[in-house]
Amino acid sequence: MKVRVGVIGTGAIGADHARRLSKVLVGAEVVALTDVNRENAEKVKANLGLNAEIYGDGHELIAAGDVDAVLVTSWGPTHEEYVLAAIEAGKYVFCEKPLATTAEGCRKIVDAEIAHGKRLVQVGFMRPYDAGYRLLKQAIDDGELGEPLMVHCAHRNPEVPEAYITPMAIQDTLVHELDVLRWLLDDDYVSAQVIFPRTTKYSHSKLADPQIVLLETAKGVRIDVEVFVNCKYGYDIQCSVVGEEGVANLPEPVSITTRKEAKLSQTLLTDWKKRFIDAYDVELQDFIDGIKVRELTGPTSWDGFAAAVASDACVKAQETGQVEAINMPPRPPFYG
Ligand code: NAI
Ligand code: NAD
Ligand code: ISE
Repeated sequence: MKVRVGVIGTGAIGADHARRLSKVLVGAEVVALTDVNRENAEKVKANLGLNAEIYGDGHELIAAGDVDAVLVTSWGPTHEEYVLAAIEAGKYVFCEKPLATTAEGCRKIVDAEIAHGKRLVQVGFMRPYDAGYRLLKQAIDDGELGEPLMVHCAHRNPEVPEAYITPMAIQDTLVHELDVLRWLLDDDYVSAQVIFPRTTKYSHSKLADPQIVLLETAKGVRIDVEVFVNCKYGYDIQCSVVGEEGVANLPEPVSITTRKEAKLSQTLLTDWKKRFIDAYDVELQDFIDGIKVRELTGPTSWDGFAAAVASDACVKAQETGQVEAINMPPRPPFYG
């Protein structure tokens, strides 16, 4: 039996996830769609040739009797409401990052899930499913580098629209590093500071770009992340772990090397959809497989909450210019 999935929010990533569920992965079918802009849902239905019902809103979709699981891929501020509604209905829910826009909102989801008594939520943090990050983790866990001491990262997008403002560098973009580095190092953050270098002329009036985020973990690892979302040249994700006995770098995406006109070159990606395309496939297949055996194993509501606690502190650090404490409460036994 296929898992019957309803998608709330059929924009860039909602459409892409609907495509992978219906054309690439096994064990799922998309039976329901909704979008505040109904045309978006109609377009996805037509483009993918889906036999899916289009609902008036997310709550109607969640309540539908033939929807077994829900994908929340609408705008960030709408996530909390739909995830809580799915838990209330006892349905499995895959929620794109952020789980909620504040730590308080994530905590409500954690509490609702614990009260329900069984894991229903997976958060769309796909980097722990990426083959390159998995190799890095293996090297750290096997002790190949000695103890990790420092991590240098860069998260660069070619450009962002005017609606993308200063705090979104943290909430929308850095949030991926906040999740994956915590997983990579098996550690929690204790403080954050944000430094603003000279702003690029390609930025907008409400966006300070680039930014450098400095994090410290409970084990004393120091992390610097450059977030630069109008870097122009490509979509570029860098991660370099410096240990006591060596350095390990995140592999570059596969690309041919060309020798032509006295130049040696490789093409860089420009679209986030392609950079982690395999990881998106694996994370969603894992969600579907987990539903079949009634046990989700991917990123949890607690991971969503942890990223939000750190994200809130980083936004505060943007505003104060100071080093801000990150106070992470102990993990409830429910999350292992
Ligand atoms: P988008 O703007 O392309 O799509 C969002 C869609 O949701 C739009 O079609 C919009 O009309 C719809 N929508 C908004 N509110 C809604 C509501 N209340 N009910 C139904 N539909 C609603 O945005 P995009 O880029 O697809 O991002 C969606 C989410 O996915 C965001 O949370 C974003 O952070 C996350 N995302 C995650 C990525 C990742 O790498 N994991 C990459 C890109 C986005
Ligand atoms: P988008 O704007 O392309 O799509 C959002 C869609 O949601 C739009 O079609 C919009 O009409 C719809 N929508 C908004 N509110 C809605 C609501 N209440 N009910 C139904 N539909 C609603 O945005 P996007 O780039 O697809 O991003 C969507 C989410 O995915 C965001 O949370 C974003 O952070 C996340 N995202 C994650 C990744 C990733 O790498 N994991 C990448 C991109 C986006
Ligand atoms: C977007 O929402 C994503 O999640 C992408 O992975 C990230 O690179 C980008 O900066 C975000 O806006």
